[in-house]
Amino acid sequence: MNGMNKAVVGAVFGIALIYSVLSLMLTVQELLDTGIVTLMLFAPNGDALGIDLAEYLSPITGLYPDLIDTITGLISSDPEMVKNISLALVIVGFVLSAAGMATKPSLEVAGTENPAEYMWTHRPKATAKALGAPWGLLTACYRKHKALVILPIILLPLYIPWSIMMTLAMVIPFAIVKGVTSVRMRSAAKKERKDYESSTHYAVCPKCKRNFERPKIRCKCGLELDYPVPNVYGIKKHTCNNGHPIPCVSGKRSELRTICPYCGSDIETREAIPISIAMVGAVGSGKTTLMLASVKSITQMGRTRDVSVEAVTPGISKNAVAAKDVVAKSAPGELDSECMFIRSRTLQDREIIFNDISGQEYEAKENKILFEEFFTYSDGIIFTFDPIALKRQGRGATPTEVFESFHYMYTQINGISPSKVNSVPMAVVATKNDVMNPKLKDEDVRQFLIDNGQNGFVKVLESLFSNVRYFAVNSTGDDCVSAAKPVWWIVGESDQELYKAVPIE
Ligand SMILES: Nc1nc2c(ncn2[C@@H]2O[C@H](COP(=O)(O)OP(=O)(O)OP(=O)(O)O)[C@@H](O)[C@H]2O)c(=O)[nH]1
Ligand SMILES: [Mg+2]
Ligand SMILES: [Zn+2]
Ligand SMILES: [Zn+2]
Repeated sequence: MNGMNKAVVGAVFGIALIYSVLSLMLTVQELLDTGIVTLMLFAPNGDALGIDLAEYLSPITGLYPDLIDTITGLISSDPEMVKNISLALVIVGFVLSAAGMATKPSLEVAGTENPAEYMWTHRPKATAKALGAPWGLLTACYRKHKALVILPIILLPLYIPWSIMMTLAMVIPFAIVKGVTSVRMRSAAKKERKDYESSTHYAVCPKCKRNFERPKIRCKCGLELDYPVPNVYGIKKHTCNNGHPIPCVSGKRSELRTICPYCGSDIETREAIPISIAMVGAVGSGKTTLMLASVKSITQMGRTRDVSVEAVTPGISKNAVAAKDVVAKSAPGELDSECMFIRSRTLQDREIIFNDISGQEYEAKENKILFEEFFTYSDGIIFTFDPIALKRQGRGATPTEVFESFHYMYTQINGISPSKVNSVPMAVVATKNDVMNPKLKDEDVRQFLIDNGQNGFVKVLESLFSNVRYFAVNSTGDDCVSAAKPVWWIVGESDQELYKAVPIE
């Protein structure tokens, strides 16, 4: 049980116990003075410290002294002896009630679906379990063995009045603690949700590429827990079932080990806002090189503004970027997404995700893999073509063919009609501008396509995508900032703050 729970349980049980102990002391006093069992309730009034319950509730409370009398009568008739036995029975009854509070059902807080400790006041059936604590021996014995419950039932008459008293004494403190906790929890949860919605929204898994609102997290002991937000498991921190603290305050949560709730892969989300970019284009049209060149340029330009870029997947690591001019053909089939984080002192963390697959996947073939995950959550699409190959009418799929293939997958996956106009930013990029002669300017690219037999492509593309922009870039060599332009344009379309933070010109 975590510290916060201990404090709360201590307070609630403590108040009930102190009150009952005071009543017990009065009862014992009365017994020692008069030799008669009289159930006293601590309630200072005038000169007296307590009231004799029998005066108020005699039919019920009268049973208790009667019972004790009967038992002692069976054992002895010596008045002194009777007194001692009565005393022992009263104390035993009290102890049986108090012992109930220490049983498992009264204290258990372990979570089952989410292996984190509940807040004691907010575990399932919290009120019943708390107020039932002085009766805990019944549940504890029943859980051990059904037949065993007979024992606390037989003893029930001895502790009934004490258990009632403790339960009643607990009502107010429990209600207060629960009420206060609920209010704090709700306002913390509301604030957290608002922050999260205004910043992160969701996270993306680079392995299975699904998106989800929150990742799961893995405690150092291996337990997989729900993402910690202020809820019934805690307000400022959660505690795993093995007792390890897990912060749920936004700054501290970025240290947590996050995992994908679908495929269980270790992923990094850092509560960063993700921007997903899909790379589309024929084999050899320069998708992978463009991606790497843009990472290089964004990193370089970021440095001038105190914005740091950290690539976390191997495909866009420092080494991969350094070797960008000799990149290998991307392997066909599913590939992991590439992720990088962008951070600065003034900016909430951002994450840029590239979905780059082999151009072979855009070639016409039967039983196409749809690459569901690659195209479901795109904030933008970069459509590359090699202008030299197009001019020479060399081998490889033309933009028309690639687009047809891509658009088929895209509409199939997103369940949209093939004629629906899409507002996702679409950057059409002529690559390898360094070897073009004459060089293309951004504004020439559209006409270049038309002049090279792609009139149909331009028409169809512009009728299906409402936000199209053309770029001419070169991705090789040291000066490859043009490769970052289409990426940064897409960024700007969904995130002006980040767009302005790094000058890509
Ligand atoms: N000169 C020059 N070469 C480039 C440029 N961009 C890409 N290339 C070269 O073109 C070839 C193909 O580039 P990739 O980036 O692998 O193309 P891709 O679209 O990823 O190809 P697949 O992964 O096979 O689909 C490589 O040899 C690159 O070095 C560029 O801007 N200028
Ligand atoms: Mg590639
Ligand atoms: Zn996953
Ligand atoms: Zn743990």
